[in-house]
Amino acid sequence: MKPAKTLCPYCGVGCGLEVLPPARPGRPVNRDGEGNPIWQARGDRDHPSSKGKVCVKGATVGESLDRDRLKYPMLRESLDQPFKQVTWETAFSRIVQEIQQVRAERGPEAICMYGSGQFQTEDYYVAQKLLKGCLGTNNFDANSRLCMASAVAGYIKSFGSDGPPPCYDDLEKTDCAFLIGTNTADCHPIIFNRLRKYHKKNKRKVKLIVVDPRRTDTAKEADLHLAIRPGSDVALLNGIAHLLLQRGRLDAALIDDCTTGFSDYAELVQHYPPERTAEICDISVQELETAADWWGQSKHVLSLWSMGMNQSIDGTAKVCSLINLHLMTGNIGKPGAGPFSLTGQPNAMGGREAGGLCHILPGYRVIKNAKHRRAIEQGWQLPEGSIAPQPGLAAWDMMLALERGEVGLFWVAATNPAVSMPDIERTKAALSRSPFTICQDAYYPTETAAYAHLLLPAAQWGEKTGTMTNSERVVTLCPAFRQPPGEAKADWEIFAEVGRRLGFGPQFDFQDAAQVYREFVSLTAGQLCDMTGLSHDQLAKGPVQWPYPATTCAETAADKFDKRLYTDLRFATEDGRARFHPFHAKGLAEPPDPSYPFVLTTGRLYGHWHTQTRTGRIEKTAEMHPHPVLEINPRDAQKLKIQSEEWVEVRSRRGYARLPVLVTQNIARGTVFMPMHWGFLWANQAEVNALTHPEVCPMSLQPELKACAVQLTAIQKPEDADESQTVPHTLPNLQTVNAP
Ligand SMILES: Nc1nc2c(c(=O)[nH]1)N[C@H]1C(S)=C(S)[C@@H](COP(=O)(O)OP(=O)(O)OC[C@H]3O[C@@H](n4cnc5c(=O)[nH]c(N)nc54)[C@H](O)[C@@H]3O)O[C@H]1N2
Ligand SMILES: Nc1nc2c(c(=O)[nH]1)N[C@H]1C(S)=C(S)[C@@H](COP(=O)(O)OP(=O)(O)OC[C@H]3O[C@@H](n4cnc5c(=O)[nH]c(N)nc54)[C@H](O)[C@@H]3O)O[C@H]1N2
Ligand code: SF4
Ligand SMILES: [Mo]
Repeated sequence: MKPAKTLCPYCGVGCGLEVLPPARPGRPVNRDGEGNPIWQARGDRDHPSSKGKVCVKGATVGESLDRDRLKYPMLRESLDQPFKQVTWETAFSRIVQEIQQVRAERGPEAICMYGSGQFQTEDYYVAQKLLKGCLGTNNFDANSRLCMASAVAGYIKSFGSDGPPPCYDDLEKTDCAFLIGTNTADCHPIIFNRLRKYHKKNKRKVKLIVVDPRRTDTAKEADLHLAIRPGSDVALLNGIAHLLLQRGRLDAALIDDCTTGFSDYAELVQHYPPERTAEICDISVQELETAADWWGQSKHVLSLWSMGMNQSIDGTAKVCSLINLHLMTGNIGKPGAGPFSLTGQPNAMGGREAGGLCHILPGYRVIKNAKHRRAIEQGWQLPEGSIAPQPGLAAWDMMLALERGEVGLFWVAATNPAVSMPDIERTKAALSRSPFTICQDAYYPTETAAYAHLLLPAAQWGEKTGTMTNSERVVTLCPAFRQPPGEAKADWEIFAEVGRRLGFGPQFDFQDAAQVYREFVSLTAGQLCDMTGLSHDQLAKGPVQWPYPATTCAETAADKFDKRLYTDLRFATEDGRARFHPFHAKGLAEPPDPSYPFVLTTGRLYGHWHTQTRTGRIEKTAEMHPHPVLEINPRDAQKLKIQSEEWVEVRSRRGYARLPVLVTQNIARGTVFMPMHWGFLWANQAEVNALTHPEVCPMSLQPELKACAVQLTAIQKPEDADESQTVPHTLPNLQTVNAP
């Protein structure tokens, strides 16, 4: 049997996979891996973005497909009751009844949907049509708000549109890779392997700079590692600009012809002389000068970034400050150069294209623009004014609205906010206030299910057909290659059925996902992300990079995986010029002080994916990181008189966590690191977000999940400590009756 070609459902690198079905019991495994007892994934050599490479997560994903799946709709009237299995008919009529009642009694703003970068584009698109078009509320936001929102805001401010300009081939065309706030080695491993190989081969001519308070596996490969103080990125970037300006390393022609705002920026960076900058960032003047020299002397600077930049109250300011450097030195629109945000989730890019945040609309349009709203209303055959003119509630604002009792129906799909939101005790209290919560997930139990009234079983990756876009704008068709378990349905089908039952028959008259996609791409015509030339049929022949307008001819498509945006230096602003946006550094929302003397930073481990709904259930990845540990510098550990494997209690102003420590030089003094992967089902009292605060970047509304102030106390190992947890805990309010 031929393997199914698809995309890895984990990170935004978007590696191509080939998936082989399990054999009937007793059949031997052959050389191609056929006959394995489970679904087996391997790298797809034909995929242009990954050329056959995969990391441990992609390679083991098949093992998670049949473990602890949610198979039937389940309902309960209150959170202290057990769930009872119900039919889809009951589930749909209940949803429709709840929506109609909330709309009539409180208006559409009392309805919220919280979705995910793990949706396929078709799921995203149908959800936008339902909420923003038909129900008349822009209260659709996604976990991308916790992830890519600052990158989106920065691109729009600087270039006039979202969209990462470079492509992966630039990894092998750069002479200076500037990695800031990204642990690429663990979180985007296939991109990092490519860069590492190229860097090793070209040690003399290619520089690798890594900016991260931790000495991560990424930083260990760097020629220069700037272990800056958490939150000091804007100062660093302005300080580099100061030196570049002083040394005359400018692209004057590009600045004059293609940008505006340079003189204000040049004035601002005067406030960042080397001594001051080095002090703010806690690095040496020499390190700063080396970074500026390497950037200035390189002809092709490629910057890569992810959460160390985005998850900050300075998130958008950090992104704009980085783009300023690119504009000033002409590192944009050419091979080996450009600002490249590494997308977190497999289809956060598709989500942005489909309008999957509370301030945007399909085709990289924005809610606030009346022309944009009108274009989408026409596309959706809805009367003028159907789409509300103001953005809806962003992720954290939904929690605040729940807290205030302003939400009548909360619908969560493909995300696990009871683990991943900041200030988790406050989040849980807010979720408990929801009169009716729908949780649409592929697995059971999850932490968020504990706060739901209705559980809807979702067909996941491999069980529904749809598309996903990776970080370099390559769109891959992900076909269904197996049956969904039980009665699980594709997310978009669930949304469409609700739409039809609410009386929007013509709007949701979709026969299949290909038809949904056709309609979506038609709404990208003339936009930066024009993909009107794409269809499921065409994508069945192989992945395609956008822009891909219907007029694209076969010849131009030949080199289609080496395309950059803005090669003509005309940007997506009204006047075609990019903008310099000068920002001063604000620093951290909650800096350390004598009571809470450490900065806690948080993030990921190589083998786990987010809240472990898959990787916690796969032996290999679960065994790689059996329990959470807190990383701490040897000098801090000495002061606290603790050694590796001994326990600490970490306390912030909001809550606490208890876990063993790992004493390591890989983290600077005064900073500690805790992984994000353990919610309350997978460890006792070791939730990182019990500690984090919900302050957001005022422009992107992305929370500062990367830093809060904590205190540490050495404790005895608790009696109920989980040494190693490979099955989720059972909890009283996650019981079921009559579920098979
Ligand atoms: N293995 C694995 N890979 C993943 C994921 C996963 O769950 N597991 N998730 C995917 C998703 S959705 C995302 S968003 C990406 C995230 O990918 P990354 O952003 O690379 O991962 P993180 O570990 O969240 O954080 C990156 C780094 O930011 C640093 N940092 C903290 N504060 C600062 C600061 O103020 N300035 C700077 N410059 N750096 C700082 C941290 O020390 C950390 O090493 O990973 C994707 N890939
Ligand atoms: N402290 C701290 N907190 C963080 C972060 C951090 O760095 N530090 N990072 C933030 C970031 S960048 C992110 S992206 C978030 C991630 O946080 P979450 O989105 O909460 O994490 P996941 O575990 O990926 O949740 C995805 C859920 O969708 C389900 N699922 C998978 N496929 C499908 C499908 O096709 N349909 C449906 N309906 N369900 C499906 C999975 O079973 C899982 O329950 O966490 C954020 N929170
Ligand atoms: S690098 Fe990302 S996309 Fe590639 S196999 Fe690993 S998790 Fe999947
Ligand atoms: Mo993310």
